[in-house]
Amino acid sequence: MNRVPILSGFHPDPSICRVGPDYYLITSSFEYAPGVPIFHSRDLLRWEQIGNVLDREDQLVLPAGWDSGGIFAPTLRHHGGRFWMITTNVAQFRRGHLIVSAEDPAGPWSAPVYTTGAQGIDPDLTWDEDGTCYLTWASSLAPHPISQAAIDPESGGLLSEPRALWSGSGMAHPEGPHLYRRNGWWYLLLAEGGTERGHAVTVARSRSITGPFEGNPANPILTHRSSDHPVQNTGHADLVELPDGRWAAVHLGVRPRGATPGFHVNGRETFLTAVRWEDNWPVFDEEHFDVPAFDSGFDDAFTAPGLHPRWISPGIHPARFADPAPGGGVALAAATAPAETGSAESGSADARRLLAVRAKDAQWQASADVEGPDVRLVVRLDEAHWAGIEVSDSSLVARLVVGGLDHILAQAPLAGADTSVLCIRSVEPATDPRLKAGPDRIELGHLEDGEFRLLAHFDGRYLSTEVAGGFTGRVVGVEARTGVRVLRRFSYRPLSAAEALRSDSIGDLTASVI
Ligand code: 6LW
Repeated sequence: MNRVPILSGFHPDPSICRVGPDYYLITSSFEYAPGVPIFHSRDLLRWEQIGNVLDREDQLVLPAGWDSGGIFAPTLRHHGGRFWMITTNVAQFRRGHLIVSAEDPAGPWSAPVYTTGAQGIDPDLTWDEDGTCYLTWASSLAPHPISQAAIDPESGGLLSEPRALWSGSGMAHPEGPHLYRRNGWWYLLLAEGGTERGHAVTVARSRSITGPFEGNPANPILTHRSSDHPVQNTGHADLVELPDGRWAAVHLGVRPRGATPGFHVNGRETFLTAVRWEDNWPVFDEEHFDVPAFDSGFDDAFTAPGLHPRWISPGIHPARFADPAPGGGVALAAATAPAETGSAESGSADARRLLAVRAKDAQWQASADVEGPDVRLVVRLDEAHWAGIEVSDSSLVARLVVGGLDHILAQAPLAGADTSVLCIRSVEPATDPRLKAGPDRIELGHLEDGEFRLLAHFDGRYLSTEVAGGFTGRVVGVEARTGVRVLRRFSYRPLSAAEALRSDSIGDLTASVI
């Protein structure tokens, strides 16, 4: 059943390729560095992150404070004994699409080259039978067709004039093109309908890679629009042929919860479906795979030589401010120009240095053993939508930033220990029907002898994409507010239904907070 993601948490625009028995998968990463997480699997169901494609500053330039800027939909392919990754860094939009290659998908990946004269997003690379490489992308030039040109992927130089390939089946935003060769046909797969509730996958085919392409009369071949399926916004797919000749697809989807219009908080996630072929058209079989739920919990004491590839930071590479700490843990340097309001308007360069991981579960708990003061555990949707629990002098402070509102939810004295265990929980939402259920409730507090002590809570809808907009999902992590602060240990784990009960029954603070 296609209800469980293969990659939960914000992992949109998946692209997949196979080399022998090994599958590799990448996703968009937007304003976070390192960029383009890359995963490996042998069975399409269980994926392990083996690195990040863009893990160096010479590969990934990010402006601070640009929510959902940076890395848009990438494509991963294997050709001529090398892996190729192409994407658009919208912070460098005019420079062209960015291409890197590697012999080992775990890295190192090359320095980037940039395409010239192919303005737009969602680039795809494919090679025809003669070995000519084609760049296909969603043009940003009116009338916005899917465009194509021959390209030298080593230099990024176009070898032919861009030409319109197809304009989609007629829905909004034809984008995310990928090309495949099968049984004497070339297939052009698109995302259409926009990446919200109308999202869909469509397909066209041609005898020639350069077209003309004819749309499938059965389009869209995947969509959950106007359905009550728990996974919505399904679209932006990439196909892969299995070693035995069967096919599968990865695509994005979201899991909205709560009252209408439904709030999704963990971003667009990656799902898996089978694909079969009828009359030489692909048919998505969403019931084929039974994807098991995986335990996304981990406990990091930062004892390994480098950071695990799961760690990301908005607008800045973690290597700029996170170093191994003497005696264990990681030393986090504060931003040089802290943003006091934290609102979008304050997005000054170097305003935030947050070492974070993606939240992956409907209900979860994250805790951080930190040496204070002036250190904060944060759950962040974007720079204008976040909440934190921080040690400030001798008190604990719970803070919520939503749009232009920057609100101290609660403050309490903290007994003098040097180390505090800050804790944020996502738990079941308020059930009072007058409050129109949110997706969850966020609780801010700390752990005392392992027991959660609640300081403040709020309705989780305020950290959802339906409120904040954008392309990403929640992350949770730690930042120093002044000087250098040590994060000794960080734990994240999903909560079972029994554990995710609200930790008090004083009603929801929503009304008094917002
Ligand atoms: C991406 C586009 C899309 O470039 O969303 O869902 C955009 N599809 O193809 C950002 O992820």
